[in-house]
Amino acid sequence: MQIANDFIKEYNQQNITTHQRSFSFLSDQIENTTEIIKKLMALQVAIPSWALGTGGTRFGRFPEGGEPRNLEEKMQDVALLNSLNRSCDAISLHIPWDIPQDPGATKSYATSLGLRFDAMNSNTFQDQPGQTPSYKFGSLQHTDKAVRQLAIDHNIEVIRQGMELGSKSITVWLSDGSSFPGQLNFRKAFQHVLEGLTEIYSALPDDWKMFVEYKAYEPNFYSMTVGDWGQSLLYANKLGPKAFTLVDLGHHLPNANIEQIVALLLMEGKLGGFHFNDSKYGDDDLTTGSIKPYQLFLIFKELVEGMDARKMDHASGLAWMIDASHNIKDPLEDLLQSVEAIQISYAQALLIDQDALTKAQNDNDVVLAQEILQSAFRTDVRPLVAEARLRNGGALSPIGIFRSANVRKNLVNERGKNTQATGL
Ligand code: PSV
Ligand code: MN
Repeated sequence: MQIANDFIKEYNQQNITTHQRSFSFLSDQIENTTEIIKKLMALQVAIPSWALGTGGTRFGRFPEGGEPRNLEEKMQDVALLNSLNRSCDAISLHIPWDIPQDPGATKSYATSLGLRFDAMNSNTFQDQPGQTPSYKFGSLQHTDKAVRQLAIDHNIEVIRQGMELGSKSITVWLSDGSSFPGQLNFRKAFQHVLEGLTEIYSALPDDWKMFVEYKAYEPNFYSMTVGDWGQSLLYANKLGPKAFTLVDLGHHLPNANIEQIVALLLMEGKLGGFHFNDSKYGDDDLTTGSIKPYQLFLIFKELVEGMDARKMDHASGLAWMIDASHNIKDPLEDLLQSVEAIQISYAQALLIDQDALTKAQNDNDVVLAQEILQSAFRTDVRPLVAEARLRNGGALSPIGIFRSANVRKNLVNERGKNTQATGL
């Protein structure tokens, strides 16, 4: 299902007066409205193919129906989201959940929907049906060379498939680690992973990047072989200039200062990208900005300042992606909320008076530094974000249109009540 542009325009028209009033009120208060809107219009956040269906916990799953049944339908859902917010024109595939039967046709279909392929993701955290040997005790870290080779070959195959689709990067997330003390020799595990990643890295085309994603725990509960940004950065540095660290917001131990991690990775030229989500306790995979919006803003503050310091283009300099799960919400509505939360934090960060902040820092004026940050954070920038969507041809209210067009009901009619997308 797609929503007709005329429907979007008509709905926008009904709300335009209210929007214009709040937009002009806000633009009067800030100096660089045009520049901020341009930056908002350029930022695109990729949607992972595995976030289009209902998630769940090990206790149960409560799908609403109408989930995409195949890769084409996953692309259709992303295109639908993009028609509403004009800010998610890319899909990220997870192999083997999303193997294209005919890569040429898949690529042309994506182009016809206005989509491109973001990072490819490999999967060595599950055994595929009939697979031997098993990843039960890890993949690239495994004591058995045959398992390591299987994982290496899989990653190289993922790169090959991505090349056919026009993707330019691979994200490697390993569940490797140990659940009990004594199970693993940490140094040997690290070295095995390094050897494997080195082989995979050598299969990367020149214009590709490799993102090494870390995670503090789960599924392993005692140690993770790529458990934090330090370990990821070690790998990225040893691998070479095409390797970067990827920050998934849910992959830290409680209370970690993620914004500081982001600042230092950027300083080192080794921040590759993001998996956005939010969490209260662990890797909860909740809607971005739903729990800790101030943290998200502080992360964007470091991103804007750090990327500007390195003269990086905000839109293309890093890989922006959502990695969330939707247990009780409509997955598509949840994704719309996440993209908007990212845009709000980004816009607020763009409002920060960097010169005044630098002066306050140099003067050790702690109070003023806080005032500067909080006055940006407490600005309601939603009219700016809506204006950026409008200028891009999107919806003033994506969720309003999603609901008034009865998208979920139509998807259920089209695809059925009991469909399930491949993935977790
Ligand atoms: C692991 O928790 C992760 O964040 C990685 O990005 C995976 O590839 C993704 O979730 C999907 O399982
Ligand atoms: Mn992730």
